[in-house]
Amino acid sequence: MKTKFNNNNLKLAVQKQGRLTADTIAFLEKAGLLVDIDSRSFYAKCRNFPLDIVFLRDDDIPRFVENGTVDIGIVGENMIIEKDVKVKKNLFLDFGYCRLVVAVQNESSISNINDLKNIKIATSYPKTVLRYFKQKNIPVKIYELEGSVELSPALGISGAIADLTSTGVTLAINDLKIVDTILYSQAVLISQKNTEKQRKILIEDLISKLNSSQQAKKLNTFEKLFV
Ligand code: PRT
Ligand code: ZN
Repeated sequence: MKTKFNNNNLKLAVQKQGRLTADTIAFLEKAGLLVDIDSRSFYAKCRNFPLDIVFLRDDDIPRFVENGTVDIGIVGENMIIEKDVKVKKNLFLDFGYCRLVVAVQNESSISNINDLKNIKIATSYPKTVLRYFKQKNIPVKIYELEGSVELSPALGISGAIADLTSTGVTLAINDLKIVDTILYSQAVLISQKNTEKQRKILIEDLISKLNSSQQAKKLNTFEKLFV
C-alpha cells in the first residue's frame, strides 16, 4: 500500500522503538486520541483528530521538527541539546527521566570534574559533553561510541564515560562511579519555532488537549497523596 499523507493533518513524530515509545503512546491514548498502531508500519492515523503519527529514530526527531518536516515531536530533552536545534518546548511530559553523567571505574583515582583534565571520555553525546567541558575550561578528549559505552573503560578505550542513567543499575553492574552530572532530562513535546497561522491554531488545539490530560493526571496523583 502506498504511503500518502494528508497535508491538512498535523504530523507528530514519536520514537519508533525504544525507551520512550510505550510511555508516549500511553500519554496520547490517555489524552483521548484514538490511534491504530501496527508495529510494522512507520506511521499511524488518528481517528478523532486531524493527526498522523510518524515513527522515527529519536536522533532524527529534533531536526525534523526544526525544519518543519513534521509539526511536532516527542523526544528526550537530552536529544534536543545534543542536536543543538532551535525548537519550541511546549510541554514537559513527566516520563523518560534520566541524567547524563560522567563516570569512571570504581578503582580510579579520579574523584571530581577537575581530575578529568586531558582524559578520554567515551560517549554517544559528543557535542553536549564537549560543550560542557569547554564551559568549565577543562580540556578533555572525546571518543564517540554508538552504544555499550559503559564497557569502554574496562576495554581500555577510555578513562571515563559520559552516558545516560536512570536507575544507576547499569553503572553499578559495570563497576563505575559517578563523578559529575552534565544534565537532567525528561521527555518533552516540541514544535517548530515559526509555524504558519492555520497550522499554529491546530497545533495549539492539540497541545491544549494534551495539556489538560496531563494536568488531570497530576491532580489525580496529588489527590492520591492525601487519601
Ligand atoms: O533507536 P533509537 O535511536 O530511537 O533509540 P536509542 O537507542 O538511541 O534511545 P533509547 O530508546 O535508549 O532512549 C531514548 C531516550 O530515553 C533517551 O534519549 C532519553 O531521553 C530517555 N532515557 C531515559 C534513557 C534512559 N532513561 C536510560 N536509562 N535513555 C537511555 N538509557 C540507557 C543508558 O544509555 C544506559 O545504557 O539505559 C542505561 C542505563 O539505565 P539504568 O536504569 O541502569 O541507569
Ligand atoms: Zn537514538
